[in-house]
Amino acid sequence: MTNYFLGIDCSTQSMKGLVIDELSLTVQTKILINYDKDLSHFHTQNGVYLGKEKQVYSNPLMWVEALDLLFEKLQRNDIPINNIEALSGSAQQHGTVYLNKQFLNRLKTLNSNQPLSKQLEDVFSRELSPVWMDSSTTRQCQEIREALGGVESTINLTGSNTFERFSGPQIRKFYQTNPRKYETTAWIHLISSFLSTLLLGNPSPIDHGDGSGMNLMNIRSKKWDNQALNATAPNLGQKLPPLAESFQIIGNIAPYYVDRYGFSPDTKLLPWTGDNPSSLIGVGLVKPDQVAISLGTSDTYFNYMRQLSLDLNGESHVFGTPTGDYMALICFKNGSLAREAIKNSFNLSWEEFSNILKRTPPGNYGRIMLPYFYPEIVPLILEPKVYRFGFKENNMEANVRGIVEAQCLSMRIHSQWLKTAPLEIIATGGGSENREILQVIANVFQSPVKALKNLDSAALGAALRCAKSYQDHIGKKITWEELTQKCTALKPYETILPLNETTSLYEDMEQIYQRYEQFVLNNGKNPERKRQKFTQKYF
Ligand code: XUL
Repeated sequence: MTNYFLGIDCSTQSMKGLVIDELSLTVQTKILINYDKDLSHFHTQNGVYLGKEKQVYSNPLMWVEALDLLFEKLQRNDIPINNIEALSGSAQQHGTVYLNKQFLNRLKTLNSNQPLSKQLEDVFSRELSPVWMDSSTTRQCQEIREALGGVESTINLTGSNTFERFSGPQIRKFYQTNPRKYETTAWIHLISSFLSTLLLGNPSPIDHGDGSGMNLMNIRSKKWDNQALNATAPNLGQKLPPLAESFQIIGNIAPYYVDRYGFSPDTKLLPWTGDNPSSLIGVGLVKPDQVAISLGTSDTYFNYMRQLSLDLNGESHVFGTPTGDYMALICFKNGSLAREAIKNSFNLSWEEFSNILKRTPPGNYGRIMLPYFYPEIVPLILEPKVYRFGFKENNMEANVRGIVEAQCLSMRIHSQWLKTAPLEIIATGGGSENREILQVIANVFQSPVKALKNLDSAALGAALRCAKSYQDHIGKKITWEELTQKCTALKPYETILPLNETTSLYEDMEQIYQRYEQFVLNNGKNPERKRQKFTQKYF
């Protein structure tokens, strides 16, 4: 009899499930629910609603429905659901779900003949959940940061400066704007721990990976920090679930799923984590010297760290990892949606987009773009605007190369605090299917880029976490390195080498790009003369 592990990822635009088998850790099946298409009655655009004043929300009931739908689709698959030994998941980070005091009772009395969403309609004390794309909490960020003693002490305490999308500032804003509803809130969960709670039928802990994206957890002790809780909202400690390592088994799946979908009542559950900590495992990044770049709705640059090291400039974050260690993460909001905006404005297919990258030269004839289609996280840009230097908005080729080079140069600049240049870069996320984008990454970083076949790294990471904890649990101990080496989905299918002749070009271009960033952030002079010199030198 073959045993299986199921990993689910609740991302911004979709929910995915991946099943791997115990023996070879090969992906056996994949299920995808696209919110805009499959749950169109929620009327989301790219999975979210854009509110007033930089607010971005989703409906938590949509995730609840997606979970039922995912299991329904799984039932129609060949995988025997009752041979799934363990299940875990991940979710887009930072988003919060607010529940009233009926929530737990309702979970304990679920009727397996009715969908979850019908039975959970009235358990929310806040109808919509703010998600990571929300950047409406600048005031609350300032207030919390001040109460914690400034930027450096906030970073030293929580691993990150306060950020608009982080859960603490979001919770504070809810408390300030809706004190009555805040008071009726019995539980505040992250999206990850909310979904984990639904499966467990009891409050699930928040894991250290996702817990560190809240500005509420002490990054060293990995406990809720009283000073941060008090700086955020009253009685917050009583509304949050406990924190836990994400590799511990927290119990068995609740009867609802056994009766409705045929799960074994012994199916083990692990806490869910954030999509980025989960992806760390799902790209096999379990030792230092490598980094990963995920090209998704947001682009992220992350690495694994054995020891805590903090970015006192305050642009990056340090999160806990599913291995019990740390990871650094830099998140760029203008990822795939910004690339898509350029692609769509010229009515291009992705193939045509790639062909343009192929036929245009590294350095883009000295043409530079700063692509803030949306408010940007790194560098912090609250008013979106696209800047073009040396070319016009209607120049298709300059725009296509311009956006990709801008994104890569920005990653190179803002990852410098990590001090060591990567020996190799693992690429993941939907955008990494585009080989020409990977070639630009290789050239800009002067590092080989490894392309993986499986692009659902967060869901795969969740399935692999199940494999590790389950095998440890039954006494077949396996290390993270053994596990990731064994997994076929983690064998790169192609390594893209950098073109050595672009080394000095991108060193020079990085300097100019950095000056342009300073210029648009109002901290520097217009580097136009330098850009012209660069153009003369290379073209
Ligand atoms: C990370 C972040 C995003 C979300 C969405 O800090 O905000 O990467 O997790 O995927």
